[in-house]
Amino acid sequence: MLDIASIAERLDNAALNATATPQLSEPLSLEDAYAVQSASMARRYARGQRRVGIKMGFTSRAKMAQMGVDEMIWGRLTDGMMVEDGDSISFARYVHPRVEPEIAFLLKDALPGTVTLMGAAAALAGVAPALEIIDSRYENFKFSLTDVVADNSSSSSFVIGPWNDPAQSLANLGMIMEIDGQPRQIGSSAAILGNPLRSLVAAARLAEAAGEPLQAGDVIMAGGAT
Ligand code: 0L1
Ligand code: MG
Repeated sequence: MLDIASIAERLDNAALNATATPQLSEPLSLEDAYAVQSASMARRYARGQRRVGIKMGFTSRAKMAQMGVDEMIWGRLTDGMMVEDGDSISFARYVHPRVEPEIAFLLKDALPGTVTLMGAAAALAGVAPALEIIDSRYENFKFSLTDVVADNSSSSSFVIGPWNDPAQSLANLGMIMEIDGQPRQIGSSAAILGNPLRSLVAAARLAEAAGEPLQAGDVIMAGGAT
């Protein structure tokens, strides 16, 4: 029988100790993988961390096609994963981190599972440039779809830039990620499903289906834009 708790403990320990773990050998369904994610995050909550929102992954058609899936994946964000804008981080905290330029949404209202693009836009308190630090806990950053879902969709840390008024068109915002002043990645918010609000609509649907509907004050990382 599948031991969800022990797989969750293995992944939680790998994240806690920043030590890579082999890919899962157990045959997980997608539902099992989300159960492992939930159990693994419950261990963080038991250590005092608080859920502050969710992250969306595989939000571009190209990435979905690459992974052979037709659905986005998601993971939970906690206050312990938040890094203040301008702060420093230690590589010792991560296994093999990578960074993705993203867009973050802040909700002023709860979002039910079925919501239109207009409804999602009306629930926003702010929109901000953001960075997601993904850090697969699997050796060599190699995983299957169910492996990565079990591993909180590789989410590790996130940084939110200044909040902006969401009453603007978000469908084609230019995005440049610089390292030491040098542009390294250039893209558009249109890479996120043509409009990052679509990712928010999907986040509302998936969060409600998991029994954890989006709440006022939640942060949603909309997915990679480059
Ligand atoms: O878009 C994402 O945040 C993808 C996360 C999972 C896949 C990966 O680790 O590359
Ligand atoms: Mg991401």
